[in-house]
Amino acid sequence: FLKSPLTAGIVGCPFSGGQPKAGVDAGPLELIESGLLDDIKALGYEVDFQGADTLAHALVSDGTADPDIGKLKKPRLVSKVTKELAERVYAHSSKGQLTVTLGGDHSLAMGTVSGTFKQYPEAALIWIDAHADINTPLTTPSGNLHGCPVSFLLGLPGTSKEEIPEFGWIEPVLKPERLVYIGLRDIDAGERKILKEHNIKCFSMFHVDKYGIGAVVEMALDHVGRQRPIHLSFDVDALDPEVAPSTGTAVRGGLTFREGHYITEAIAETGRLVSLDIMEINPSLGHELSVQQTVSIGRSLVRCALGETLL
Ligand code: 6HN
Ligand code: MN
Ligand code: MN
Ligand code: MN
Repeated sequence: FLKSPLTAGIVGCPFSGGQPKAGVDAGPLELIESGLLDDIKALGYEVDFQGADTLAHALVSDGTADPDIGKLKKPRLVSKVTKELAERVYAHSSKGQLTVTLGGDHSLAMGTVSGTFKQYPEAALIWIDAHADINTPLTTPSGNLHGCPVSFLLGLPGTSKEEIPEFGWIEPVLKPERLVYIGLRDIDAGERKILKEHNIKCFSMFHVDKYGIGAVVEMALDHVGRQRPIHLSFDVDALDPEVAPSTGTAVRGGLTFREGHYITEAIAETGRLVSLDIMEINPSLGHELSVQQTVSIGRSLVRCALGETLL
């Protein structure tokens, strides 16, 4: 799917509006400053990068009021930013680039997945997370939109243009059978019901322990279909908090350092990765060492997804 010379289109999206904790907007710059672009060039890619604040003008409120819609917090801001992000991702994808989006909170996936699927309507979505992020405007207990992107992409009840015109630009591009989760361990009651009703394939930490990460990734790829382009959305809170502590909604009992990297390596091995998200690194949480450790893992996940360890 990708054109040569192989080019990585890097999108920096310093955004925190999908959740309440400040600092996650500093994730992209930290990743860039730690040397990520040189890493990517060293792997033989050309890099197309417009700046860590590519979306700067979209990222802040334009001053218009943004009252809650039902339970949803900052709905207009999240919609505006993710809409523009979708256009950015599509611009890279449509040039045959491998798009790498650096978050920012996970509400951004409304934009990244929309942009990728516009170019690759047959793509599969692999979602690595402690959480399912599939709450709807009707089920969300928190009102934080980083817990909701998947429901909008699937077009679940409560997300339609008629029900919430503010998000009317999002097309329900995703089919439940093209979605697979790995790493789940903190699911809300409403989410559990949705996952069951739509028969969505979930590999929780139980399955990782039971089968091992190698078998889990094989089953995940078999489930979505081996020939499809892949969008990999990686929330660093999928990793155990001892491995990636600087993130806003840490949950104990997560993926080990190797399990996390193995996922990105196995997806690199398919040769079908077209879009990668690295989300929810928050450099303002935890001590300096925790932050360094988390940023450094974000960086090595990108490298592995781009093929570093396939010799
Ligand atoms: N994330 N299920 C919780 C909620 O507020 O809806 C947590 C969501 C976390 C989202 O980590 O990207
Ligand atoms: Mn998430
Ligand atoms: Mn999460
Ligand atoms: Mn929860």
